[in-house]
Amino acid sequence: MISRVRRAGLGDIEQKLQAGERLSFDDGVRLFSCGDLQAVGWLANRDRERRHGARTYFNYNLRVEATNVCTASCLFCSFARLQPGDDGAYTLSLEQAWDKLRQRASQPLTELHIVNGLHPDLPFSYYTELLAGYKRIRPSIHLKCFTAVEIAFFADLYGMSDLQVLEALQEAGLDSLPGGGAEIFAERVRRKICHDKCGADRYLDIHRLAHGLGMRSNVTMLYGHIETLEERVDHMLRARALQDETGGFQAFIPLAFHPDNNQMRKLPAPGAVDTLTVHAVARLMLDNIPHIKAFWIATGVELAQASLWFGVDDLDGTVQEEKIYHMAGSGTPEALTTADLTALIRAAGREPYERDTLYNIVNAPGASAAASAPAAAAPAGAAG
Ligand code: V47
Repeated sequence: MISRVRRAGLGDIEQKLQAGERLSFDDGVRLFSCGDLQAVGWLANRDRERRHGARTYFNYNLRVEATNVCTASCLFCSFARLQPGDDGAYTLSLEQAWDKLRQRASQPLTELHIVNGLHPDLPFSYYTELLAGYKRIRPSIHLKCFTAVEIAFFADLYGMSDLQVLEALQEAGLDSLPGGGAEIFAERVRRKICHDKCGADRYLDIHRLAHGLGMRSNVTMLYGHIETLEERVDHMLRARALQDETGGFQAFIPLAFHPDNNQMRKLPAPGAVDTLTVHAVARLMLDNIPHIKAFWIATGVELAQASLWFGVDDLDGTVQEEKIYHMAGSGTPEALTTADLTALIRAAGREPYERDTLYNIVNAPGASAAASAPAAAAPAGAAG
């Protein structure tokens, strides 16, 4: 494989990686444009196996989207309804939202992931009570809730600082932030596809503040629409720079654009090669972010499996209810069981590890001796 990597023009990048040197902006652009998926994938897989061996993480989680009423008009969004009375608009009462957890009393869920529209009329107490109620129902549940975009919206709507919002939500039970809302950090793209929500600097600053409060978070990248390869690399490097400061990001999550039922529906969805390349390049560029996650609802289940050989070590979780992608054309199921996730990871030749949100192992269903620890993994290069 090394000779193929050299033929692809990536020999110097391979050497940098071998020497533990950080890749540059130009390296990132070259990885994206080299045209040899196998070569890029092999490099990413080598890195992935050095970090995690064959381990592949997933969690037992539940997604709740409490409202789709949203004042923002992102062109890629199929989920939002602009006004409370619009066709298809909904806002769960607190009891309805809590019922989603109560109804699953017998499930050993470890995480609730909540993402909402930017609702203009709800009081701040809706969100604090939502969190506090979930903690009352199940004190051990990890609450990964509200994107940085939602935090910025709350601050502006309720006349608070971003820090005050985070502190109040943390007091009510917030444990970490999900990575949504990042889209593409480049101003050129944001102006076109999501001009009326918080900008990249504020998104990153809110994650910085959350990390400062001891919370962990994720960072996403919406790819496969109008962004250039350079803008993808720029996005990754901005996430990497913040991670150098705080160390608070756990996972980078590329999100494949889904074109159904939104204002960018004329664009094609990104293909398999692009999806595998994005995940692989992310693994190589983000030397300081421990996990690269393929969100199986966004990639599709089969491609998520394949991505486990292209830098990915995490598949998110059981999810159970999902609207953002299904309204935008995702053909996956809305839920997978832990048995499904275990089986599909094994079928891909990897070892499943159920984790909690903070990557503590909850259950290692059948880790083999060879795969149980990164140090015992196949030596670098074995995948080639
Ligand atoms: O911010 C919206 C994206 C995100 C579309 O942190 C779309 O663990 C594709 O952030 N096509 C929400 N993407 C989901 C998200 C997420 C998912 C899984 C795990 C985590 C985590 C976070 O979904 C939004 C936006 O970037 N999105 N519409 C669409 N049509």
